Amino acid sequence: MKYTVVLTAEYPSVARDLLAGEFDVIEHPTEVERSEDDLITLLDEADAAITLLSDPLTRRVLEASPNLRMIANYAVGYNNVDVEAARELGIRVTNTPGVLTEATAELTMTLLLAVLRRVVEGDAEVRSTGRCIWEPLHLLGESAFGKTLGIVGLGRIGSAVAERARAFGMNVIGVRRGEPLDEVLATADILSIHVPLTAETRHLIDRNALQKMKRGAYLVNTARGPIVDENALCDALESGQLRGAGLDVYEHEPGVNPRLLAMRNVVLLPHVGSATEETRGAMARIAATDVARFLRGQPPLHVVV
Ligand code: 8YV
Repeated sequence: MKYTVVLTAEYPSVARDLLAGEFDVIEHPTEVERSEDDLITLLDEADAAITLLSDPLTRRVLEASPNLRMIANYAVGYNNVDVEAARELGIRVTNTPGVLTEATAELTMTLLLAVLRRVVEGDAEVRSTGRCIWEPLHLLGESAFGKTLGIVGLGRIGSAVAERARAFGMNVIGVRRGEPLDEVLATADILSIHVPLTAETRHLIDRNALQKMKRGAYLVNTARGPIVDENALCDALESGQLRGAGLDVYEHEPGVNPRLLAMRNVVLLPHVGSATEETRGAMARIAATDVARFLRGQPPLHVVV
C-alpha cells in the first residue's frame, strides 16, 4: 500500500516530481485563507502533507487528522503549527531553513532602499504624469550610507542583512533574540526585524518600543507581522515619530491595515521574502525530500519536532 501525501497548495513542480510514483500525491489549489475545517477535510487521507504558512495546523486540526504522521511546512517559519500538540501526538514537523536566507536578506535591502529613496512614489509619479520631472528639491529621500541599521535577531537572515548593509556603508548594530532592545531602539536610524514569531516576540515592537526609537527613523519588517503592533506603527507613522516603513508582512494576513494603504511613506509588499524562482524551488525540494525520507523510514533533514 502506498502512503498518501497531500500538497495543500500548488508548489513548484519539483515537489510533485520527487514524490509521485513512490507515493500517492493529492494536490490542492492554493488557498490563502483556509479554515481549520477545510484543512481537516484536506488532510483526511494524508499520511504526510506539505503545508503553507496560511494553513492553520492547530491542535484541533492535528487531532482530527487520523493518519497524519508528518508535516513539511513550506517555510522557515512555523508559527502556523501547534508544535507542542504535534510533539504530543507524535507528528514530525519539518521546515525549509537556509535556502531563503539570501532571498529574504535581498528583499530586506530592497525595502530599506525603496523607502529611503522613495522608489515607489517616484515610479507612480512617472506612470501617472508620463513625464520625468527634475527639480532640485523634488522627491528627496535619505541616504543609506552612513546611517545606523539596527537588526533585531542575528540568526541566518539578520546576519545576511548585516553583511549587505555594511556593503552599503551603513553602521550595523544588532541584538540577539531575547536581549534588551533599548540601545538598538535609541540608536537605529532604520530598525529591521529578523526574529521568528513566538509568544515572546508577539508585539515585541509595541507602542513603547516605537516611542523609544529616534524621531524620524524607519522600520523594515520582513519577518512576521504580529511582531509589530500595527496600530501603534500606524500612529507612529502618522505622527511623524517614524518617517517611513517597508513592510513585507502584516499583523492580520491576508488583511492589510487600511491606514497603511493610505500612507505614501510606506512601501507594502505581499509577503514575498522568499519569492525567487531559485528559492521557492529549493524550498519545494527540501520539503518533498524530507517527506520522502520520513515515509521511507529515514530521518528527515530539517526537523522542528
Ligand atoms: C514563505 C516565509 O513565502 O519561509 C518563511 O517563513 O515567510 C516565506 O518564505 C511563506 O512562508 C510561504 O508559505
